[in-house]
Amino acid sequence: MLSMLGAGAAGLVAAPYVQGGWGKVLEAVSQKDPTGLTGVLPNPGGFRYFSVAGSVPRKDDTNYQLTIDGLVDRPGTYTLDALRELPQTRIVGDVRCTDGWGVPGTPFEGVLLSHLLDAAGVRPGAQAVRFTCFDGVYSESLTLAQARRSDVLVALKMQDKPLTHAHGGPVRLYAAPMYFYKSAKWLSGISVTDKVIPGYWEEYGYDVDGWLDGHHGSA
Ligand SMILES: Nc1nc2c(c(=O)[nH]1)N[C@H]1C(S)=C(S)[C@@H](COP(=O)(O)O)O[C@H]1N2
Ligand SMILES: [Mo]
Repeated sequence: MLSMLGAGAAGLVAAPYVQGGWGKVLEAVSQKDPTGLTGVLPNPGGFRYFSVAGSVPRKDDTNYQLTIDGLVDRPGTYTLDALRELPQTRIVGDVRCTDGWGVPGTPFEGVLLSHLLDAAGVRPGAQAVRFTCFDGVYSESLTLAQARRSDVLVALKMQDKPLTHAHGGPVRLYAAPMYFYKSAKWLSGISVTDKVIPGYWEEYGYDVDGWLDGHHGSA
C-alpha cells in the first residue's frame, strides 16, 4: 500500500485496476457502488482516481482541443491558451462520489460553462448539453438550465494548480452542486442538444439530475 501511494498518479493511470489487485476490484464491484470502484485506490489528499477507460491519452498545450457544437450559431474549437484567456472563475465546492468518499471545500477554477454557451450562441429549442471526453468512453449531460448555473465550470485548475492528468486534466467539468460523476474528466466536447442524452453512468441507472443534498431541484 505504501509503495502504491508513493507511485503517484502516473502509475495509477497506467494500470488503475490492476494496481488495486483484481480481488479487491471484484469485491468493490460486487459490494459497492460501481461509480466508486476506485475506492481501492487511495490518492493523496483524500481524492480517488477514477476512470472507466483502461488507458487515457495525455493531452497538453500542444494537442488539447475543446469543441463546442450542436444547436449553436457559432460552433468552434478552443485551445488551452484560448480557454486561459477567457475570464476565470474560482469556486470552492464539495467533491462527493456517490459511494461516500469526498473532499469538502475543494477549489476549482476555470471558465463558466455559461460563458462558452453564450459565446457559441445557443439556438432556440435547445434543451440540454452533452459532454464527451477524450478517453473515448465517458459522457455526461446537463439540462440547459443546469449548464447555465453560476457554479458549473469548465475547470482548468483544481486546488489552485493546473488539473493533473489523473484528475481529468487539462480540462474537466466541475458541476459543484452535483455528485462528482457529473463532473466529466478529460473534457473534449460540448454539444448543445434538443433533449438530455443520458451519460455513461446514467445508462446504468444513475440520476441524470445528480443533485447533492441541499441543492435538490434548485436549478
Ligand atoms: N471521463 C471520465 N470522467 C469521470 C469519470 C470517469 O470514469 N471518466 N468518473 C466520474 C466519477 S464516478 C467520479 S467520482 C469522478 C472522480 O474524479 P477524480 O478521479 O478526479 O477523483 O470523476 C467523474 N468523471
Ligand atoms: Mo464517483
